[in-house]
Amino acid sequence: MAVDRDEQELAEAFDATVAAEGRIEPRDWMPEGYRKTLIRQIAQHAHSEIIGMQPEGNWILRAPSLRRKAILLAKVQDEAGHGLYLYSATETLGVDRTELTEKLIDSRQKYSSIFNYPTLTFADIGVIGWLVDGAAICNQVPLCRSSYGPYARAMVRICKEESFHQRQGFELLMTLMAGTDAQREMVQDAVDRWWWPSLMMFGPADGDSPNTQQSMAWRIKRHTNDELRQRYVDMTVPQAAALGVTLPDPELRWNDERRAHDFGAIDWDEFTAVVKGAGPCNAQRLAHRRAAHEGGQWVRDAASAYAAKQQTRRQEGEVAA
Ligand code: FAQ
Repeated sequence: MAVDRDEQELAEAFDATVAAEGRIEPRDWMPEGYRKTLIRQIAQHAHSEIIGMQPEGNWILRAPSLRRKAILLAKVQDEAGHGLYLYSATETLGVDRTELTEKLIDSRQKYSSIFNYPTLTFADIGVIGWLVDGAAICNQVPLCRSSYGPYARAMVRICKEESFHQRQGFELLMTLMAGTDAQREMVQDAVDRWWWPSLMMFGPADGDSPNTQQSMAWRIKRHTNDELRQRYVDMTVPQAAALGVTLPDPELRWNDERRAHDFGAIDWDEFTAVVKGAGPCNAQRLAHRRAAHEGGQWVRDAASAYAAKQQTRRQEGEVAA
């Protein structure tokens, strides 16, 4: 009986903190569903950052100048850092990073659909910065106000870096658009291939999103998938005009009544297929991640052996003293 009352008081305190826009911290009591939802979302987010290194990493050796190579290398390294902050945030919820990595490489946890598309030309690198980082910013800036402290704080730094990434992508595309006809065609081709997948990054339509309602009530998510997708479209249309590219949607137009852009129907069959593993690069991405994990085993073994040796030495030192 006493336990039930305590639990109820804790639940009330949790609800009151969330309602007052306070932060839930790792040692605070939280409903089991809240913990599970956070682990699912943050792990998926961390996996996306790590798998997301592959499409761009593909171009590091082929970037056309030392300057472009240095920029791309720094960006891909930033994505690794984002993955690490996010895995650290999940560890505050009582899960182990190794376990999450195993779930990713066994396909028991998801990562963003967007990283299952190939990067065919160097223009794709600019378009990923502009559109994919652009969508990531739209989706992630509100997560800086997420109710879970470690996630919200990790997002502040991640968003600053993503904004920088988006600008570098736009700058790369402006350079290509000021080049030859062939370069402009390369940019348009990349925009044509990445536009629809970037809209899918926001997740299923609100009516088909099983997690949104509860995640909004817990203030993990601050907006619905469709709200953020609309915000992204409205933000991107003027940028496309400034760049001089066409977004590949004949139904895209300003709706004066809604004060927002209307846009065409998303191919949800494609989205479902990609999420289930049948996208153009799913098998390749996971095989690469698995090989990197297995190839890194000796580093983890060496680090553990070193830590064990240090501990033995410390203990021996304590005994001698
Ligand atoms: N791909 O009920 P909802 C980046 C899953 S990072 C694959 O709406 P929720 C940086 C969803 O997990 C990009 N799966 O789910 C970068 C759920 O699965 P489950 C990643 C998707 O969580 C840039 C099911 O469908 N960003 O780009 C996708 O409320 C450049 C039902 O969906 C984040 O992870 C998808 N697109 O809303 C790196 C941001 N969408 O487990 C390198 C944080 C949905 O129930 C280069 N996450 N699913 O079977 C979020 O904001 C949310 O988790 C959503 C999904 C909005 C992604």
